[in-house]
Amino acid sequence: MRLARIIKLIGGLYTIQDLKSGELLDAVASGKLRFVRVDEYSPFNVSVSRRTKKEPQTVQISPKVGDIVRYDDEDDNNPIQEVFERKNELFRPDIANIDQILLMFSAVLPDLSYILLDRFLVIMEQANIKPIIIISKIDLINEEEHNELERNIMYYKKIGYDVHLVNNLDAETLEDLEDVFKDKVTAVAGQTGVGKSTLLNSLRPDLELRTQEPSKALGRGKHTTRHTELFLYKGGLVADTPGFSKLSFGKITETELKEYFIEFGQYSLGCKFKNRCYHINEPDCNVKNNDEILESRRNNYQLFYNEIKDKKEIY
Ligand SMILES: Nc1nc2c(ncn2[C@@H]2O[C@H](COP(=O)(O)OP(=O)(O)OP(=O)(O)O)[C@@H](O)[C@H]2O)c(=O)[nH]1
Ligand SMILES: [Mg+2]
Repeated sequence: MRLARIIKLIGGLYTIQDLKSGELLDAVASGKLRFVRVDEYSPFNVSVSRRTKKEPQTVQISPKVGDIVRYDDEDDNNPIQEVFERKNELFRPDIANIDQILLMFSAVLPDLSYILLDRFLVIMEQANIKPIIIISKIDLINEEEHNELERNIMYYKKIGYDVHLVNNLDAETLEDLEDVFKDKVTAVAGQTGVGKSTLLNSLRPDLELRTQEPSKALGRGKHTTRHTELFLYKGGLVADTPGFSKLSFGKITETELKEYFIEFGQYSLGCKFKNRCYHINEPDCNVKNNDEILESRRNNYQLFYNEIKDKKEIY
């Protein structure tokens, strides 16, 4: 029995890296793994509905990229027999046990969406994974657009996020980023076409990852990267992941949402109902109309609050 980390999964076939020897091996999921009874507190009890989450249940554990596993090296198929508890887990991208995530958005092609950015930040705050914001394709915008971008991005920096503006095709603009990866397990995530694979190719040219052909790069092309895979980089690991077009909130409740807009807390001291203010219909709210908070953040908060609340009422 030996321990390994899953670094790739394609069509039910796993590639694992033995933790001791560093050797890469093909592996399969053992039949024994398939059904496990988990209690309320198990990280594998991740049923999307909040009601069922409370009950112990029998679930199918599918090992995923990033999992630390025990496998049987005496069997030629290297069957994975146990998946160790995950320190964190995401579904989009489908990965476990990361230290941080690079959230990539392009300035254009596709246009930067602040709704998607705030949505992504909420999901990472809830999963307790450190987000690092990357804005790519800044070589494709003019000075005026650049100034507007800087103004908005300054706000995200001010509230405590790490933000980098890059041209993925120009290694010089990536120099500041290199230290970010040192000794960490990092996933690169974002909409399709923003340049995730291009960034990794610039950092590690030997990877030769497939990227979207420039002639098709109209901003809404189809997915080029089809699976999540971890690569060695700067003493750590970095994952290229498939892009997506939609993201849902999973288990987040509307009452906890305000905690994931990390700057709201300090302002709520000025609300009539202090920490019990949800910044929706309460009188004397110091968040809802506060000019110090970026307007799009305040609007997105309301939008998400209603989205989550409406969804709950269906159950
Ligand atoms: N000008 C410019 N083009 C870029 C930049 N980053 C990526 N591109 C181009 O954008 C297109 C999409 O890049 P990809 O790396 O394939 O995008 P991706 O995020 O990996 O997309 P999926 O794998 O589909 O999720 C390619 O044609 C890249 O050459 C950038 O910073 N500047
Ligand atoms: Mg890609």
